[in-house]
Amino acid sequence: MTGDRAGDYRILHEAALRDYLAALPDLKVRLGGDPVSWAITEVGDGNLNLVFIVKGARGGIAVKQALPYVRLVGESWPLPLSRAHYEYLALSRQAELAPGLVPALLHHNEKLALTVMELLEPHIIMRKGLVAGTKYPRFADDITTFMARTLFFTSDLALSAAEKKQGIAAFAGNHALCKITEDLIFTDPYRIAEQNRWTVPYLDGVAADLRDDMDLHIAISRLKLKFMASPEALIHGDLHTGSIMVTDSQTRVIDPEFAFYGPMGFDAGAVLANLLMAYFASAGHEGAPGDRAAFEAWVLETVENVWTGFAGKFLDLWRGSAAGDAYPVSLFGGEKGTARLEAERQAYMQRLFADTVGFAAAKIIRRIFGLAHNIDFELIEDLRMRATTEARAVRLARTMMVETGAFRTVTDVTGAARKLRNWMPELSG
Ligand code: SR1
Ligand code: MG
Repeated sequence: MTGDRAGDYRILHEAALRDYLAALPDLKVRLGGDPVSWAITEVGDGNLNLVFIVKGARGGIAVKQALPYVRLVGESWPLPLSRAHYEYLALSRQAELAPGLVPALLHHNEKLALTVMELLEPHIIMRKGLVAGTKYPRFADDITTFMARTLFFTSDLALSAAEKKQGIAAFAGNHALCKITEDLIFTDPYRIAEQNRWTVPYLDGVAADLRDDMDLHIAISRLKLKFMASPEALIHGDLHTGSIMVTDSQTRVIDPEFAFYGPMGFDAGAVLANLLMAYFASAGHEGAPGDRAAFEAWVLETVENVWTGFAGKFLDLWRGSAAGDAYPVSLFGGEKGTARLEAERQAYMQRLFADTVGFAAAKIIRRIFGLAHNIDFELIEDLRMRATTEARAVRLARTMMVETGAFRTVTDVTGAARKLRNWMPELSG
């Protein structure tokens, strides 16, 4: 890994990027051939940054550069370049904790807010594969390893109080990215906000209901407070299926620029929410009725496997480690102590499951009524059909958020989703 702090920030478009990379010996060798012949393509389809794929005679790399504004909106919405620093820090930590599940880091330049990573090929963004109806057999096992290890080992269950507080401090400056989440996920979809959008006119009535639903406003505000005031672990902060790259046999988690010390359920909820949205959207991608039934069954099975796999791995790590300052071993000696601690672990996971259900619901609603939508629904061309699948997802999400306690196990969630698969909502317009 090479590093560089020199130079002032400037946006590196193709020619400047070529010159920059050509001056870095390790990367020049990795790419191979004459820099003039390198193929450089900007491929970023996310909301914030530039992403280039660079290919030379010998190999390829991915280059990510933060822009000083939100790409999706433009220069009217400035955003600190420091997010590239937090992303690099998070990726480095995740690489230590979950080796092989994040891209290898090759170079980082703080001033340019630029990071070079291995080129993930032939991986694709998981969300695109889900829209196409592709199953990913490795996904549940890999993502649960990533979640369990990155969350457990950065929590008070594994760290000393001093280490934990140093971790919190290291990411505390990433508050501008947290603020995006606080606004776009926990506030705007529930009020009139300029940037909101939804499938008009069909969801006009549902959008109005959200703005008038005080049970929901209380529930989302409790979740917002939990997001703001629960530094449980170093979370990825944006763990949707657009932040995961996959093949049949590999999974890589990318893009942790929203990382900070927050509630673990926010990451777990993001994964479940995005699978549930893939499930509901699937009806809008059918060629013929029922032709995606096997895929949809796999998605719900994966929802179940993600929660049970994560909970099992997290508990195993906890049972095997006594390093953290929380739950001191000296308080839980003997048979009685062992039994009480085990019961406490189960209660801890039950609370984490409730958080996960609530955050998953918040993630679904924001993708249907907030600024940033996802292609699972957006690629359904028939707007009435799109709105129908979205309304099904929102109905589940509202129940998950307001009646969270009714969901005791993950099969309560998948069972409720299955029941809504063919529900016909009343649409506006
Ligand atoms: C203005 S940024 C909108 C969204 O894109 C990112 O992927 C995050 O999900 C953020 O909320
Ligand atoms: Mg992203």
